[in-house]
Amino acid sequence: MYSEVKNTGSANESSFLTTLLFSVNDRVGILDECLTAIKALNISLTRIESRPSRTSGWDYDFFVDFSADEEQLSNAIKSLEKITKQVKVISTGATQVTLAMPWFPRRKTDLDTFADKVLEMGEELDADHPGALDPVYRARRAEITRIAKTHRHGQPIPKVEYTKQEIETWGAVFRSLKKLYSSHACREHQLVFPLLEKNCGYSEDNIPQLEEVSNFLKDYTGFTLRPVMGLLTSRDFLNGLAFRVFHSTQYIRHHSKPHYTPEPDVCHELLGHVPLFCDPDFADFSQIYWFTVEFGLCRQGNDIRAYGAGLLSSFGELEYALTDKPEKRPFEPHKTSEQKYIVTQYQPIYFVAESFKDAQQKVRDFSNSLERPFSVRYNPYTESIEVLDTQ
Ligand code: NLE
Ligand code: FE
Repeated sequence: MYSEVKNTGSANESSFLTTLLFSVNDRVGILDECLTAIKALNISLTRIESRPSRTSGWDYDFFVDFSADEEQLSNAIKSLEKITKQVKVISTGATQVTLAMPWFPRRKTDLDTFADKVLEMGEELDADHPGALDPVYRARRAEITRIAKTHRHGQPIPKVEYTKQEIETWGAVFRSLKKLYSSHACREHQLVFPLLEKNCGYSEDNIPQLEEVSNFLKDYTGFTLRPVMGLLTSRDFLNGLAFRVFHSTQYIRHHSKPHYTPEPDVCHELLGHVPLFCDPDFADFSQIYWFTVEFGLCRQGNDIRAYGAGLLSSFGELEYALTDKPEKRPFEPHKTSEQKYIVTQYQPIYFVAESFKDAQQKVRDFSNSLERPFSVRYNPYTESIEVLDTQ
């Protein structure tokens, strides 16, 4: 498989990146003839891919990418037309300069580069964080985040030996939330919670280990967890989700404020996110992240219930969210995606989905309406993302 588009061979200032499709009747040596014709024009290919023709029986379609100037391109089309059934320009016109599309990971190992690119409150706690002025807490966080810093794809996630105080904080959060879940959490969360208790060591006197939970999730919906030092940029975080990799913190909130913390911690990941990633419909949609995955509400029968992890891990905000105090609006991706939000307090506005299926369809329609100059495809065999042609 190919990877980055390179500046190669005959490419020069007047070169354009072009993707051609040509279809051939299958016979011995036909591909070789096509490639020879291209080679004769001093064109260097950066990708070649084949697929059985969608339109007729034993034919094959080939996709090729290369950089060429106008003359080379028109000669290539002429030469190929002589020996193939059809030639189609899928895209052309991107110069080497505009080729600089924003980087995104193509394979799972690329996620290794995110390890120490965290936003505020990674190692350095923000001033208004409840643990900011506690040197013991800060040192402990640094010790735990070292695991994330050195973790590489494919390695097991090292176990953290949590202290007595940490387990007590977890216990306080766990107990209070468990009481609220039956009346406040959506049914998908309630359904899977006992399974996590049974299989992954969820209990009030044990903080489950990411490795164990990750293996469980992998069997369930193909999601895996990967340790992270703190908040990633939305871009990196969502890029991880494209591989069904969920970045999870391993440290715990400050013991002085168990009911709410402004940032993710192990309670948030394990009690808020993990149960929902067990639901296949939910696992399939994770865009428009803030007002769904983090703070989403959904209608269930005559009730409104919480499915956002930021609610399911905060016993303060979970209670508040279902009262009349905050505003509730219907989930509409076009509007929801433009809504500004604050990250350090209870949310003033929540968006209510009709169901996961409905929200999933709305998000799908919304992403189809976004323009992207190329299409991508996930290759499950190599666990990598392939860039295809222009849409
Ligand atoms: N406020 C949440 C909690 O206390 O668990 C964490 C939110 C992280 C986005
Ligand atoms: Fe979160």
